[in-house]
Order: sequence, then C-alpha cells, then structure tokens
Amino acid sequence: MKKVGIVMGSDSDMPVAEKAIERLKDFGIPYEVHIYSAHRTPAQAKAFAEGAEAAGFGAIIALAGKAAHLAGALAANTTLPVIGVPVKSSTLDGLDALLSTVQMPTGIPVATVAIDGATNAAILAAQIIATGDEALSATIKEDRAKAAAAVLEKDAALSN
Ligand code: RP5
Repeated sequence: MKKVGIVMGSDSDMPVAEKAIERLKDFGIPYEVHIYSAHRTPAQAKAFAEGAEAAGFGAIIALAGKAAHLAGALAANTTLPVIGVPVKSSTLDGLDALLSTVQMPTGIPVATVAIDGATNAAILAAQIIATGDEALSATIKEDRAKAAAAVLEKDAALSN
C-alpha cells in the first residue's frame, strides 16, 4: 500500500498532526511524519516533495500555521495530491493560514481542509489511496456507515 506523508512546519503543529496520525493508524495506512518548513528549511521541504513519489508515497498532508506556504511549496515540487491543513497558531486564529493555504494559483492545486481539520485530511488521504485498493475502500465505507449509525442512535435517544 502507498504511504501518506505528514509534513508539518513546526513541532508546535504536532497536536493537530496527531489527529491525522490517529486516523491513518485506524485505517492501517502506512505513514511517515516530518518537520520541514517552507521558510526555515526550504531545501529539505523541496527535496522531500521531489522524492516523495519515488519513495512510495501516494498523498501528502501538509500542516502549517501563520503565513502557511508549506502545502503550496510541496505541491510545487510534486504531482502527488497535497492536502493542506491550515493550523490555528497565531493571533489571527488560523484565518491567515487558511487563506495562505487555499488561495493557490491555477496549475498547482492544494486540497485545503478546515482550520485544524487534520482528521478530514487523513480521511481524504485514505480515500485517495483507496482508489487503488479495494480493501481500504471497503474499510472507509464501513467507517462512514458506523459514523452515520452513531448519529441515528443519538437521534433515536432524543425524547420527543
Ligand atoms: C508555522 O509557524 C508553523 O507551521 C507553525 O504553525 C507556526 C509557528 O511555528 P513556531 O514558531 O511555533 O515554530 O511556520
């Protein structure tokens, strides 16, 4: 199975990254976690993106806050799908990171999820990997059915 790369701009992003790690573990998807910054370690971020396809990755999740250029910088150096997670790590509550991540120029897409939306990033990465993996696709469908059943259980428990 192809791996998912989780790249964060700083170790301070780890509490958000943990949510993606947890969900990938639940799905049994192999992953690697790295700290590479678009600004502080641009050469390492570029090298990772350039080598990711050959290294067996099928998708990359990039988490960054503030002037969050990491997802775009990785996407500029690979044709693998890049999922951007804007991290709430500043006085602007993550809106800065959201706009920096989502407003990519035509030709270099980043699939941006919600501020701190690392769980959805992991689910989307899983869905991308699952396009070539029937067993994983079935697992994701089961997971979604369980989530729906949990909502319906809560509805049934309402006293009206
Ligand atoms: C971004 O700046 C990082 O992704 C992080 O969200 C934010 C703050 O980084 P630290 O100053 O905590 O290392 O590049």
